[in-house]
Amino acid sequence: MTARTLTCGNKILDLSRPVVMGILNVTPDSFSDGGQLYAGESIDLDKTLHTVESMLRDGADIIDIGGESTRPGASPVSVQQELDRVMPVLQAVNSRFDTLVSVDTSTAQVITEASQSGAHLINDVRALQREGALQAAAASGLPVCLMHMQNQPDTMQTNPVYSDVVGEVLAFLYQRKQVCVDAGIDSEQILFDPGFGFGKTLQHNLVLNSALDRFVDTGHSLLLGVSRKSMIGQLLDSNIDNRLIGSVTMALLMAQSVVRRQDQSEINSGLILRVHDVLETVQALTIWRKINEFGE
Ligand code: 8Y7
Repeated sequence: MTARTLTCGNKILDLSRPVVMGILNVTPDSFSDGGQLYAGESIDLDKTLHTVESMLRDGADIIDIGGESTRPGASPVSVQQELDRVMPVLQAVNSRFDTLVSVDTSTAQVITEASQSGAHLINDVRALQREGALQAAAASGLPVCLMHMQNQPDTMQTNPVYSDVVGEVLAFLYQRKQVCVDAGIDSEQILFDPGFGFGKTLQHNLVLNSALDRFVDTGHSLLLGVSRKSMIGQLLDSNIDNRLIGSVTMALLMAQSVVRRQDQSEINSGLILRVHDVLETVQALTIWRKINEFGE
């Protein structure tokens, strides 16, 4: 079996077991951690680097830097604002730490400039549908995560409707994949993400979760994010400050379903878990792995 790897610019990402992507929001208004890295109007770079350092110490494999909040009702950012938020942080992280950096963006200029400044992966909740984004991503040569979202962030949770949520999400991802491949992106460098919480009710999210096998069967590596999302809050009837255990539990259970299916079908793809709580997620994955190793 060939190794499960992604070619991320000057680095290789080993996906032979699930890896953890730590969320670094450099926005003033993200839903669970907005503004934490801000000193007044501007980003506190020192504090940001300390946050990254602790995520890496806790076992994060990738740091996902985002400069646009996709929270419903968040104010739109200009291209310049997004560049001003993301680029200094990307450059500082890359010069200080030996890690992989993913950029959470839909903006062509951000994709281009970030890839020139050593970004390793493009994570686009709009699946490269914004003008110029596809070409910018193709030119970067970096892996891309295509995520499904119904409607746009400001309206997506109003009344999401599907007749077949799994089929529609998969059809969208395959269609965007084809567009990417036609633009010159290597199919093996494309990750799929069902986009939990993006234009989905709790019911939709649960249906998608129970159909993870079908996402594994696409052969694409998956990126999954449920960390602190409202689905966790709904399942637990808990507010944003009390979703840690729920988020970690769901991440672990998703990882187990994905890996079980990959092993069963000898599918050579990987899994990235996008999380706020790196230490706790890594601990959960470690316990699982060590218990399994003991049983072998
Ligand atoms: C996701 C994401 C967010 C996700 C991918 C949040 C940027 C909202 N969620 N990217 N981004 N997948 N690929 O709750 O689920 O963190 S932002």
